[in-house]
Amino acid sequence: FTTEFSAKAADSGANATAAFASRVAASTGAAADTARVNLLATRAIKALNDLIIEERVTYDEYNALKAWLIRVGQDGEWPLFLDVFVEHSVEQVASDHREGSKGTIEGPYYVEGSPELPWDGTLPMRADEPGTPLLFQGTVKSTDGTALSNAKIELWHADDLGFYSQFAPGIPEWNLRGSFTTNEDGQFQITAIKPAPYMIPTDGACGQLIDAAGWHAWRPAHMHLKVSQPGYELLTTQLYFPGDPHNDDDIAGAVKPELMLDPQPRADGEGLEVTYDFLLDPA
Ligand code: MBD
Ligand code: FE
Repeated sequence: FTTEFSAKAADSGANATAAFASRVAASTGAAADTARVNLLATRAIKALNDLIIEERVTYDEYNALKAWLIRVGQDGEWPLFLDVFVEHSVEQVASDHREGSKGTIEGPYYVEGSPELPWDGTLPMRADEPGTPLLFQGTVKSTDGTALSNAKIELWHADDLGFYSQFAPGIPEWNLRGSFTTNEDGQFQITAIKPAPYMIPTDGACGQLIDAAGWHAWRPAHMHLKVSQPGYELLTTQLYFPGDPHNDDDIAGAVKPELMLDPQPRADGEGLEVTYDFLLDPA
């Protein structure tokens, strides 16, 4: 997988920006309500002005900010920056009424339309895909306990080097992305691999900020999921693995205790297995 080492922040940034533009941005313009824009934009601008006055921000600092903001756009890193540093609050507001499974942020690397696979399918991967085999199983239910057959489970994660297919070059199109459908008892049993800890790109604008501020660029290992069924609220979530050094200081602030898996060695010695049930809120 040596070709992946040439992956550049600006490549994944440009791809994430294009993906967002084609999938989401086109549908959000009509949502603008003048009073709401006025309120939110006024408060955001005031918050920044208050900060400048309180912290006595200098012209050097102001110009550094200006240069950096320009670079975020040039590197296509607005999706990355916003999803890492802001989305967790939006997700909190959007789902605090839910009684079912906890959600968390989607992040910048979801792609619709991954290969459709049966309830007991295997996540698309290369023949020599590095990583520990993981049997991921469970049941999708309504919050009232009813098992949901034909529910859709979309799963995507980075490869062992921390690269997402369709955002870094040299990876098969749908690698480590699949859409599974629960069986008549609402069950799924997915053959996957345990993802590795993930470092956000360090050679772009976000990396520049992280470096300048003395932060780290890590997210703990995570699987991304969307679980859906007509008549229920879409669940967008992530699952994590105990013992990861960054479970407590995820740069994206997206870990919740309810999202921690408890994987166990498989009886046949072939990697790990873990059971996790999803509870969907009726819409
Ligand atoms: C990721 O894989 C991710 O999940 C988030 C939230 C941000 C950057 C990369
Ligand atoms: Fe991710």
